[in-house]
Amino acid sequence: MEHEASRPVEKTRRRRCVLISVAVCLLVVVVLAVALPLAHRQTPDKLKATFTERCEAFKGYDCGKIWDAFTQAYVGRDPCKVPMEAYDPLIAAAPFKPACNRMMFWSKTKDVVHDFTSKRDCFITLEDTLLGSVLDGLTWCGKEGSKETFTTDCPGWTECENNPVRSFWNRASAAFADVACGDVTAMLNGSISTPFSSASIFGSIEVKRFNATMMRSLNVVLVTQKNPVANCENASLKDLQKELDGIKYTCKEVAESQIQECSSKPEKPCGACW
Ligand code: N1C
Repeated sequence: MEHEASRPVEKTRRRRCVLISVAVCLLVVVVLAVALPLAHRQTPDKLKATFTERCEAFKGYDCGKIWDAFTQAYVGRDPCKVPMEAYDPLIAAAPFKPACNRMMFWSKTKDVVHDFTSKRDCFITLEDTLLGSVLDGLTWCGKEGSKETFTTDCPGWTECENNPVRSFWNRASAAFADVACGDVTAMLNGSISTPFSSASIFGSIEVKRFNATMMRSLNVVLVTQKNPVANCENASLKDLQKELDGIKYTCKEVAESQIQECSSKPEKPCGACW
């Protein structure tokens, strides 16, 4: 009898328990959904902190001075009217040093290139230099009549060409290509129909700045996957070759898996990766 009476109480207790658990779960989901994107979003203060922290990893530079040269390019300006020349003082504050025979350019292969360069000390990309590294993956802009830096609602490529981020990459890429020397490597994407596009930064800026008196060769590594779309005979690569007067050209199709394998074997000499 006593047993029978305790049952509804137990049932209510169990139901309450389930309800509380569900509520706690929901709360956790909501908190995570709000907090995670916020944690990743750069605020203006965080932009400066990220910039400074990354800059300080390079010894012998005045990072405060470099930050000031950076901000003068876009602060107080219409974010659709920042030409690449606005970054000239920034480039002058942290000039690129030539790294003959070790310079690596790329187009539409960012992930595979950086997976490789982060694990192997064979090549130098723009992101391995001070200026490339401090701004990689970041967004910034200013506003007319304001002294502030903004990190959200900045115009992208679709809104206007002369935006602060695009103009920075154009200017930095030009300066990096200006010092290209010796045998130079470029990783292009064999999974798209035009691995060399004249609309890309590589095609429109870097290749045009290569200097035959400093550069011996451009060696294309065409990264292929299981079903390659393009090979070294691709028409766009013929266009690339035409732009290189006086600079020797080679092209090699290399499976992405082979590059990944080489990334994971630091004992393998760099020259043996492809
Ligand atoms: O337009 P892309 O490639 O051909 O530019 C790549 C080319 C490389 O050789 C680099 O030296 O230009 C340089 N470069 C960067 O290092 C870089 N880091 C991050 C150009 N762009 C860079 N980014 C961002 O990627 C930037 O926002 C720019 O608009 C894209 C270009 O990538 P892509 O089209 O694959």
